[in-house]
Amino acid sequence: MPSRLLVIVAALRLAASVYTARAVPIPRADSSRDWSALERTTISKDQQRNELIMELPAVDLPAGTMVDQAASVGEFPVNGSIYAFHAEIVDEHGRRLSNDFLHHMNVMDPNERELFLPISRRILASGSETGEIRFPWLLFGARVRAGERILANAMLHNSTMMSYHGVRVRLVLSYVPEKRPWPLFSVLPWQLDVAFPVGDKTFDLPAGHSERAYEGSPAVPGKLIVIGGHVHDYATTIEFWDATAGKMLWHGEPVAATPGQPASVPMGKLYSLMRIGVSVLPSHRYRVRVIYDNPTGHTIPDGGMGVVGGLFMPDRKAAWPSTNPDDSLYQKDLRHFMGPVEQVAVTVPLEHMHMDH
Ligand SMILES: [Cu+2]
Repeated sequence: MPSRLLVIVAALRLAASVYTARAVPIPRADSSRDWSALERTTISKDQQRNELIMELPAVDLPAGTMVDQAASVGEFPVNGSIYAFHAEIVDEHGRRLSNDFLHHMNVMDPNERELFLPISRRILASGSETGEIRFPWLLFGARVRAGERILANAMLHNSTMMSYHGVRVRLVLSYVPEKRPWPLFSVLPWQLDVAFPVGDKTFDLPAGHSERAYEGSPAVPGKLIVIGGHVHDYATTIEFWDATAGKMLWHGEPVAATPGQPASVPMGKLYSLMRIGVSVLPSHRYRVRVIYDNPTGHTIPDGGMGVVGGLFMPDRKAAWPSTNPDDSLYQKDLRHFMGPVEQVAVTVPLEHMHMDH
């Protein structure tokens, strides 16, 4: 190891002794809620390397349709810390399809609470434009526990003339097994959505200039380590503010990797050698704000979306509140996340949707 890297590691270890990982709640055993009627998401361990393969149930994807897949249930098979993931789409023969088929997918833990709201914690999300999310494994990881129950859902769209059968969304997760000295910091995923607190995260996008915002306070004090955003076409910017202090903490503008590709908002790293994270406090209000400029001259149904999310490190003494399954907001959010559970999936012709990504 080069000596400079050793110095960095030593410095970070010192910092780690200040922010011990103890503050991060270890996911509890599942409550008595019964998810047995749901389809299964499988999470299996790769035998060669420290990777988990999460596969959602297969759905048929007829030509020119959008498929809303109901929530499915799965559980992590190992203890560890996740530091990278990406989504893949495969057909019934296990062949890779383009990630353009993926509108979005979400994974949540119904037994843990979200940072800004008393709803289930979103732990992973990906869309066609997301690509791979990766953090320095030495520094940051999001802890998972063997037996930890998750719910996953997805929306797929097929704008081609071909129908596909047995299509699966797959997430490949890289992790560090437990009982290693790293990652030095145990962090938690978080989200703040302009369409919080509950319901569809897309909204009708009016013609011309428009904006939408939502404000909330974190349940516990801590530091935002990484922040990123997700927006749809015609978004000009997405911002994250300390509304109490009247200060913008981060903003991102969508850029296409190559012309014609869906634009994505670059991830912001809020850490450096000198500084770890941006502090957030329960006594302050924080605002996510998205600004659009829709030049089409008409409202685009479900055309807008704006969400920021990333990694959060709670303060050492912070006690994370538990979820309250009797809370009405928690229940509404859960019901919405579950989607069309009676039908497994709802298929809609694409011309009725205008959710270009
Ligand atoms: Cu979206």
